[in-house]
Amino acid sequence: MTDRYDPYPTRLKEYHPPFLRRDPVVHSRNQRRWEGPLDEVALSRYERDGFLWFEGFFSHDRITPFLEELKEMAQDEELMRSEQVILDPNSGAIRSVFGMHEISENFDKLTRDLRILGMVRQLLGSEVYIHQSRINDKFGFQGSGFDWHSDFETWHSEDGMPRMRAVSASLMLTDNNEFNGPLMLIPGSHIEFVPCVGETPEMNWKDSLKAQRLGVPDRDALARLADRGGIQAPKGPAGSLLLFECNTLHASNENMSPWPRSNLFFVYNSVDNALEEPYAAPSRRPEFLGARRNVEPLTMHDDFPELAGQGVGPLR
Ligand code: 6CS
Ligand code: FE
Repeated sequence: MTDRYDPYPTRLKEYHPPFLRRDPVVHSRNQRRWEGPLDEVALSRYERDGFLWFEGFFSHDRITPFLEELKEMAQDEELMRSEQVILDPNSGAIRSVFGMHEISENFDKLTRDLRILGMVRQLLGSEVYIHQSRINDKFGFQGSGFDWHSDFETWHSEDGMPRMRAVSASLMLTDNNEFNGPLMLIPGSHIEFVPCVGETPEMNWKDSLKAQRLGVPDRDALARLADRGGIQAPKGPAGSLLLFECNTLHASNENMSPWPRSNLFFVYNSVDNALEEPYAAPSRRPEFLGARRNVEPLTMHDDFPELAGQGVGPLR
């Protein structure tokens, strides 16, 4: 596919300077159809920073069943042997389990929570589907970190995601504090696309999910964007929720504390931004990394329909 227009060239043979993104951040501006629960303050904060943080979004008792289910999954030898389970390159413990929303009904319902789905449709200005879901585990004293990157840079080059019209939701299943490797983000970094040098080899994901070497922005760009926007590491109790734009630069340190850090990630893509062929990779990645079949628009799920309209929205 040499003649296709590529709005975000990356994985290049030689350096190309960063440039302003070619897509809006909030895609529903002036479209009443996609009004949602976010007010103008939240929308402008998302446009400015590239993420929104909701401390204590879910109550603790809403999170516990997920952790119970994860313990059961870890006993599932067949699942643990599958290629959608990535082991930590240093300790051999579980680092990521992909395709969570297809493994578990509980996780699937969470991706359709009416408050989250309402916000995401508002941000993307369309119906949405799950591009990718995963649990990232960092056990105490050993969980490895993740180098600085833009998720969109990978999803564009290796999964063929055409435009910046996706949002990641990250639900903290354990407390995230300054010691157990919380996600770090560079506010405002989503505004620029940082092309990366280095061509994508065949089956790159076999290595990149253990330690990302390609698609890592150059240090000058990282330093300039961090000097301009700083670095933030949202911290809070299990049940807190982070929404971050697909091009917001993020990373996390290894977990040197005795406390685990488990976060669930589910990525919403606009139904108008469906995957094409990879823009900078020799072949497609597996379905559990970039959905091409299970892409029906998500329908809302309400855990407490009996309370609908009674204005007594329970602690969820
Ligand atoms: O390659 C991917 O899709 C994954 N890699 C990282 C480091 N973040 C996004 C995603 O889980
Ligand atoms: Fe990432």
